[in-house]
Amino acid sequence: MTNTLYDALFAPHAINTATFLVGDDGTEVSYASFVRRVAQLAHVLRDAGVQPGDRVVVQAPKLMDTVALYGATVQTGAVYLPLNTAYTQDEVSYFLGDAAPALVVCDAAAEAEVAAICQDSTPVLTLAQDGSGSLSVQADGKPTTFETAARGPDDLAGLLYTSGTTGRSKGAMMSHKNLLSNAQTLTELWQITAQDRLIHALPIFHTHGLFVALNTSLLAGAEVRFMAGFDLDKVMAEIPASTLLMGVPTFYTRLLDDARFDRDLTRNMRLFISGSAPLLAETHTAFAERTDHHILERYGMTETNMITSNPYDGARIAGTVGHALPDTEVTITENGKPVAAGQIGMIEVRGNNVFQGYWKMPEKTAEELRDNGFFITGDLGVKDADGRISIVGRQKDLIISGGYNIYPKEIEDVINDIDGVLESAVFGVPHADFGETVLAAIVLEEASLSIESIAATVAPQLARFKHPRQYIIMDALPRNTMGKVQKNLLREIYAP
Ligand code: MLC
Ligand code: AMP
Repeated sequence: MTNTLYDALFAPHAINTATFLVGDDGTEVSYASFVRRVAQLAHVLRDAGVQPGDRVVVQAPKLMDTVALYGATVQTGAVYLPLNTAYTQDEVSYFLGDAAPALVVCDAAAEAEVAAICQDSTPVLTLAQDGSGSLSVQADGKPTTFETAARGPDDLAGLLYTSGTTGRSKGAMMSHKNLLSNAQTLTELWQITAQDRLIHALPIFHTHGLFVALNTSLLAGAEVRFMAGFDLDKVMAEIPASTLLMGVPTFYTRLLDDARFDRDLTRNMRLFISGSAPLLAETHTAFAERTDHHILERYGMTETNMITSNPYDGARIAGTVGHALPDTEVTITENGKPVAAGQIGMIEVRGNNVFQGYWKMPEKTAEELRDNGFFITGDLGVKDADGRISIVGRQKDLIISGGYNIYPKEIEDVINDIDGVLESAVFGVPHADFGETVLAAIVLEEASLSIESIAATVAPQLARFKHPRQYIIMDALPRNTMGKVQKNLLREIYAP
């Protein structure tokens, strides 16, 4: 039986005694014992009724068992659907309704809430912050081998929800081939090997921390210093014994803000990689001046995995995201037609990395994925004569805060639904730590409605990182002659 992703990422490690994960408490898990744990969890999934093609929803803490659960989902032939741990019950409810999973694994602390959403129709297992919970209890006694389900390159391995400019989140269907091809390309390009030690401080419910960081490590057999989150002191402490860091720009600005971060501390590091949000050229330059390391900036998206990368050997140019990855085509278009080098246009991408479409949304898929295979990213860019790409803006109305994508429309919908609100405009302004932060301009129908009560209504509906950090009451929203709200003007007026 072949299983494209399992055979490449997990099976080869069955007798690999090298260390895979090292936790915050110093616990080390070898590759071989990890593969055995994957098998035990695969038995739990199968016993819960999970069949090939079924979705397994995971909203759980960042633990070694959570990584093994990803492997187990692949081994049973099911589809891994990770959810941000910050999502509220309202948000989770939508994902469960849309994806109709065969199993939900949640934090033990959220069991009652999740069970209420599932209403007995979907089994729920738990994984607590300390590693306890029904998932691990059931796994502990299970056999350490599992007959891997057959899955081919075009079968689905992941379903990752990404918010949309039209409000509702869309599930991006990722095939075995999509994930494996990109991991192979990146591992080769960034020269990741079994000699590497990666500092892993990203969440594992998004493409960056899950697929970019973990799939490349699994493919190369690298050691992963697996951290619960980005803790500046802990990251600093690990740098001398590590070779690789993958992060969002906030990681790098926080490191630079600390005087202990210098050339000497980073002398053993091989590569610092940044992505998920724009890295300011000044951050790249300050980093190089302080450490002699040129951060390698790459560009990607949930729907496409990674698209471009600055070179490993060769100039990494601040403010650019490098060249299209090998086997990936990037074209810049205007009205669907390629433009000349140096002209700004829509970034479109085609290749084995590009997803299979949006789950149960054929119309949305047709709007963004052309018949010829090109995916319309919504990012505006320019390609120079050497094929080097720079992102110059976004056509989609999107705020990226600390690497998390926040779609204004989703927040505006919640605010506009409040009795006494006439309309709202949610926009991003620059923020020293998160790159951008969220503000909301509101026009009231009822003057007595307070900002506190608006914020209190928004809070239970949206994850904390999406909450506007400031509400501004206006008499009217600024509009152009076409009647369109001028968010650029709002951004200018309210920039810090
Ligand atoms: C946390 N908070 C945020 C936030 N992260 N607010 C806005 N934006 C964020 N990104 C809020 C919390 O709700 C909390 O609010 C307060 O900040 C402190 O929380 P924290 O957990 O202590 O924050 P911290 O650990 O410092 O986290 C910041 C961060 C984290 C930048 C390290 O957000 C992070 O790891 N971001 C990475 C996101 C990521 O992986 N993106 C990849 C997407 S994939 P309060 O008020 O309650 O205290 C993708 C494709 C690609 O984009 O190309 O990679
Ligand atoms: P997501 O939908 O969460 O996968 O986020 C993808 C979006 O993040 C892209 O469409 C870009 O707008 C943005 N992004 C990712 N990497 C970069 C980068 N290096 N520079 C600028 N924007 C980026």
